Amino acid sequence: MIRYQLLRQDGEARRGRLETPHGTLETPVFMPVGTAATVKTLSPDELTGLGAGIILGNTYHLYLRPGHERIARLGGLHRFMSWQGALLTDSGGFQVFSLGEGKGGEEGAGKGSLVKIVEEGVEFRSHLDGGKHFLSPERAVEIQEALGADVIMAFDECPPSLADRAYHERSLARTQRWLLRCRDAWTEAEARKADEGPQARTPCALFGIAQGGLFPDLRRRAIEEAAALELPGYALGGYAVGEEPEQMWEGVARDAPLLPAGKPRYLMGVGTPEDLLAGIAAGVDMFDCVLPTRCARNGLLFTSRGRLTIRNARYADDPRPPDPACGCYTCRNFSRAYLRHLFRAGELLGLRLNTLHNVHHYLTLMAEARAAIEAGRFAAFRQERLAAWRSGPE
Ligand code: PRF
Ligand code: ZN
Repeated sequence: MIRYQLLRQDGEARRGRLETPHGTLETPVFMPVGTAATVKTLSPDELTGLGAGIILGNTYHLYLRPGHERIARLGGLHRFMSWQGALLTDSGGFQVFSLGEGKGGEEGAGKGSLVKIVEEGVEFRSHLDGGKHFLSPERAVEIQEALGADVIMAFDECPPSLADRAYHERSLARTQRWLLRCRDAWTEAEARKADEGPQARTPCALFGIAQGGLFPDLRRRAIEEAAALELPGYALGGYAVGEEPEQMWEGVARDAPLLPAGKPRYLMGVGTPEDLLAGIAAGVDMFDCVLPTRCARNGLLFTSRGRLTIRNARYADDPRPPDPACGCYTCRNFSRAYLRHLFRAGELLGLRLNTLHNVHHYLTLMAEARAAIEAGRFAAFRQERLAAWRSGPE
């Protein structure tokens, strides 16, 4: 199903390899987000050209539209979206809960999505038509098995980091009970699938998710209990949900080394380039985030000298590429002045060129981080990058 190999360690930073039924991934790896069966504005060919080997899809969105049963009838999510690389689907928990209060957009459940949590699962309203729906651990696994991703995620609750300890304790206990139910549902689904015979669909690997907020003892307990289930991989959830970046970095530095060393470690929904380097330094192998794609569509470009706001008037006559040090298609061919014009004119090409650049920037950063770990100089690499980003674009 999947196999993780730790190739080299530099401090806590890990250089690894993850074999999946849809290709081998060099880790640490960044997974662009393709919420609705598309990484917004990019074709699968373009993603492959950028070096993406794995992308993320969302149970919540695909279940509501176009429906997981329809996708299954059409041959599964890989075939539906014509993506030959690896796929990971999130379970829907996060989209239902923590974005239910009106963030909306690429990942959010949108405004007014009433959410009711009971032991059995979660009742919520669709952000599309207000219709009532119910997700449970069993249902989240069933939907993800129908989509057929290489990696599927446990159904968890992600409370705001700054919720009080009593809430975190109650929520975590329920998330841990849900994890057992996910494991059972997954074990049964995989056994049924294996019985399909020689044409059996490819297996899905279930990752557990450890919650626990900013409470070290809750995190430790969550990780130990999850690790005892010997799942194919493990994630840290519940970060980047309202705490300060420094609080997240501290928590991840403490938690990631507690995760099983022989399994892939995934930090969910994180983050900025600075966050990725902090996560890698802590021993995280996998990341996903809407930032590079969403920021691109808002005209924010990540460069080797930090963030650049392309709509800024100072770029109106600027013939330089967004990032002179970048080798992406956008930077090789277009000026800041042109990209600013496209953005202000609302031209679709601007969104695509910005997205190409940002995804290239993230994937290149990861490739360079892998090389730095191999060379045993990740800490120095991290300091160099942080200094360059702080210097600001010229
Ligand atoms: N749980 C799940 N998905 C997530 C998160 C989580 O805690 C986060 C938190 N950063 C992002 N995506 N299931
Ligand atoms: Zn570029």
